Amino acid sequence: MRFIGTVHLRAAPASPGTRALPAALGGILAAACGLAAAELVAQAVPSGVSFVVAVGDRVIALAPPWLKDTAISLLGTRDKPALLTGTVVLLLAAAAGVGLLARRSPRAAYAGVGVLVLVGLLAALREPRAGVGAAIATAVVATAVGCAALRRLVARPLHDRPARPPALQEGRREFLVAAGLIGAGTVASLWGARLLQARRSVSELRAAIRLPRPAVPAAPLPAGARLDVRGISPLITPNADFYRIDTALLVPQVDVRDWRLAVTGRVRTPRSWSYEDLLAMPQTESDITISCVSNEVGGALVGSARWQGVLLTDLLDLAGVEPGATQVVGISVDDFTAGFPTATGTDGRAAMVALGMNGEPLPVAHGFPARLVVPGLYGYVSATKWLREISLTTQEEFDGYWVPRGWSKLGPVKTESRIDVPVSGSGLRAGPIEVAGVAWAPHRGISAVEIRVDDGPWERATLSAQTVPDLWRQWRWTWDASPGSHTLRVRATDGTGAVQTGRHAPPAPDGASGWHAVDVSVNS
Ligand SMILES: Nc1nc2c(c(=O)[nH]1)N[C@H]1C(S)=C(S)[C@@H](COP(=O)(O)O)O[C@H]1N2
Ligand SMILES: [Mo]
Repeated sequence: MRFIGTVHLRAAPASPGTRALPAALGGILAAACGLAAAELVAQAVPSGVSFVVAVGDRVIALAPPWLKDTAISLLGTRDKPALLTGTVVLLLAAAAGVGLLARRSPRAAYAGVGVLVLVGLLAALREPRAGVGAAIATAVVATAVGCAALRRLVARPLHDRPARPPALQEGRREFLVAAGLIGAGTVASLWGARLLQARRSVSELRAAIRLPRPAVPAAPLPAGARLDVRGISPLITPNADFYRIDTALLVPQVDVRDWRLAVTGRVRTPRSWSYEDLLAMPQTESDITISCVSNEVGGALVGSARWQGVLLTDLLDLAGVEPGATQVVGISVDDFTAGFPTATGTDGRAAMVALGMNGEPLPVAHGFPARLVVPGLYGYVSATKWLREISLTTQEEFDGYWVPRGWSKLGPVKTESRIDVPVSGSGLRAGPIEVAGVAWAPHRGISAVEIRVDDGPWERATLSAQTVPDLWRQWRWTWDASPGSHTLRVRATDGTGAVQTGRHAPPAPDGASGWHAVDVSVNS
């Protein structure tokens, strides 16, 4: 049969209803429309949450640790957009099936819509900030809109006469018109949801905040604290370039006007402070390198900032830590938790509730309005962003978010060094070449960095001047490169004299180890 066009469709009303492609497309469009309506409702009502984001959050919460690792190593910090896209693609694939089903069994197809919405509803109800009423309202609208669009496009009427047949059976033009209208409604709803979501953002509130001058400013940088080499990591990482790692699919938007930070648990007097209260307390400023336990050797999940905030010990002293409270647990507004030994947080290091990062209020993605920063510990055991509570407990009583997922209970940062230039795969000219990078062993400090070419001797690099041991140091070494293929390796020695191990270990369970190596080819 090679008939094409509306004439044929009208002439043979039995066959068009069976065509698979438009039916599948109709199913997809109906789902997109239902989804868009759900997003609009979720953004419009107070305590509404996006079903797509909620499903993505469930995937993150239930994903085995190896999957999280793979996602981070494959996608880096683009893992979140990828997850959201994946969720939507899966939904639309299911919707195509629903569209096909609708031609024969509209009842089953409507049930299919119901199942998809139910998945979203159940996920939404698990979101800490979701309202039950809002989630149900979102589900009802999604179901109604999805089924209505399905009915108009592909589904046979449930009760035959005198109902109008679906557009798919009426003819090509009718189908295209209906699809166009539904598509336009989808786009308009998504647009509206976007606008409403932007209104919920706290960026404007944040922009209006002025941080007080720190009572204890950061140690002044000595001469030579910065090395001037093309391509080397800057001593202080600009906020815009700072790595971001967290389980939050949508960055929590915390309105400081009704936010408080509480200290609870094994303390004599549980206390809490508003944002204003914290700003009014003496502020400490300190340069600290933080890193992620998932960072591979040579990886980019590490950065250095000038943090400003209230010392953790100041807050703990006001609450009065009970003897035996061996663990400090940070809890975020989105229920992430990270715990570290009380002894580590109170041994005199600049562990703080940070309110500022590089002279600005914390960026929203980095934990606005407040986060913990503990020099020397990986982020997953210490650096709780969007902090709402600090709870004192014991080491045995509680495990933070990543611990039951297979990561080590304790997370001291391993001594690490990285070659920033030249990058692997570079083609270089024989002669003097600048080799440079950074090395960090937060809180122990760095005392030496050495470079080795192929199997040659370890050569001492020049270090940037030591500032504080919590901050990484830059290093440089001039290599008299000879033609051929070469491998450059780096290793650091920390402030205690311990040399960085060359033993390779993957990130799980307590951080990667090994020497960063870079392969280059040198032409004469
Ligand atoms: N609320 C919350 N805080 C969190 C996390 C998280 O998932 N949720 N991840 C932690 C991890 S694993 C790291 S490495 C640091 C990263 O901080 P950054 O994104 O500011 O670089 O945040 C920590 N704080
Ligand atoms: Mo991390």
